[in-house]
Formats: sequence, structure tokens, C-alpha cells
Amino acid sequence: MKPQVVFVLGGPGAGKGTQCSKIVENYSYTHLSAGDLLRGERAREGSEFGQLIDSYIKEGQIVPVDITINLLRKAMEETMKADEEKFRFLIDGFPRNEDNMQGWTRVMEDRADVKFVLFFDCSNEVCIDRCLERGKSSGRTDDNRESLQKRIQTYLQSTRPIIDQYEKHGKVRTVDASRNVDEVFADVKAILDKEG
Ligand code: UP5
Ligand code: MG
Repeated sequence: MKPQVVFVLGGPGAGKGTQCSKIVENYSYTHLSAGDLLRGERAREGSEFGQLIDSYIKEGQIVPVDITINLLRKAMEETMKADEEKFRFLIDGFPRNEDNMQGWTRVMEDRADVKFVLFFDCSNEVCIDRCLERGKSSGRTDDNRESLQKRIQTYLQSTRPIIDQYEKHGKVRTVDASRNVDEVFADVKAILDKEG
């Protein structure tokens, strides 16, 4: 069975991870956060990419796709190997720029079907407030004002154009993510119930 993929995009702190967790509770999807995979690789003893990932994340820059795509591919393969019924994936926080898109096309286009992009639309102010609030306890090296400015810049310059490209092909399902978690999820449910 070819893996079925939903890309989950939106600004830093838009609620991608929160909503993906709720989707997993209610639907047969596996959640893969590209950011979490990169943070895991950064923490892995013996990783040759630890320092590079660390500095990219702090600077709000997008890690070269070869690293990210290998982590995603491995995670997908391992999931399906362990349970062949698990072929539906939420890929959260990827693709974020043109380099990511090219990497996906090169490595994954023939191995997986992208169904649509779930886009959590949220103002920069709300995104920043949520991340600063989370930063009080998250331990994330990028939940501070300085990194957040850079993350927002990168999002606007590099990721929005990717969302726009998918939009042109009618592939984007947009949710107003500035509301509370349950209100946002009600819209997510309506989309998933319709799209299958
Ligand atoms: N919260 C969530 N929903 C809420 C709601 N509706 N109302 C009120 N509060 C809400 O939520 C963030 C915070 O807001 C939480 O405290 C939550 O409780 C609250 P979360 O669900 O974590 O939002 P999310 O969109 O997942 O935010 P995250 O910070 O994870 O987004 P980013 O896209 O910035 O982070 P990510 O981990 O994807 O990437 C981090 C870095 O990794 C990138 O900047 C980049 O350097 C690198 N990266 C790559 O290089 N390549 C990749 O492919 C992916 C990442
Ligand atoms: Mg996240």
C-alpha cells in the first residue's frame, strides 16, 4: 500500500502539533513532526548533524532537506513495517521551502501520495504569544523573542510561497487557527470526514 500523506503547515505556534495529536486520537493517522524528528536527531548520540541542526533551529533557518527527508522516510518505513495498516501520515511542519519541495519530489514522489495540505492560518501576533507562553516551560531553544522573529521571517519568506503553490493546484484546506483548540478541531474534523 502506498503511503497517503497530508502535509500540515502553518506558522510557528499555529497549533500544528496540538491538532495532529487530536487527529491521531480520532482517525487512523500517524503523526510525524519534521521538527520533532530533527530535535530527536540533534539529541542522538553520535549524530553527525547534531550541531548543524542545533544552529539552524536556533536561527529559525530551514535545515538542508537531505537530512529531513531521510528522517521522514525512515520514520514512515518503520511505521509501515511494524504495522501495514498504518499507511496514513500527517507530516507536520514540512515542506517549508523550495529545497524541501525538491527533496520530497526527488525521494518521495513515487513512494507516497500527497492528498492535500492542511493549513492552520493564524496571525503572527497570536503565533508569537503562544510560543512565548510555551517557552516558559518547553525548554525549546527557539521559543524566545529573538528566535521567534527569525522563525516568523522564514515562515513568511519561504513557507507561505509553498502554501500558495499548493493553493493554485486546489490542494489546500485552510482552517482559522486563531480560535480555541476545540473550535479549530471541529473544522479539522469536518475536513477529514469529507476527504476521508
Ligand atoms: N496552542 C495550540 N493551539 C492553541 C489554540 N487553539 N489556542 C491557544 N493555544 C494553543 O502549539 C504551540 C503552543 O500553543 C502550545 O503551547 C499549545 O498548547 C498552544 P503547537 O501545537 O505546538 O504549535 P505548532 O504549530 O506545532 O508550533 P511549533 O512551534 O512546533 O511550530 P514550528 O513550525 O515553529 O516548529 P517545528 O517544530 O515544526 O520546527 C522548528 C524548527 O525546526 C524550524 O524553525 C526549523 O528550524 C526546523 N525545521 C526544519 O528545518 N525543517 C523542517 O522540515 C521542520 C523543522
Ligand atoms: Mg510543532
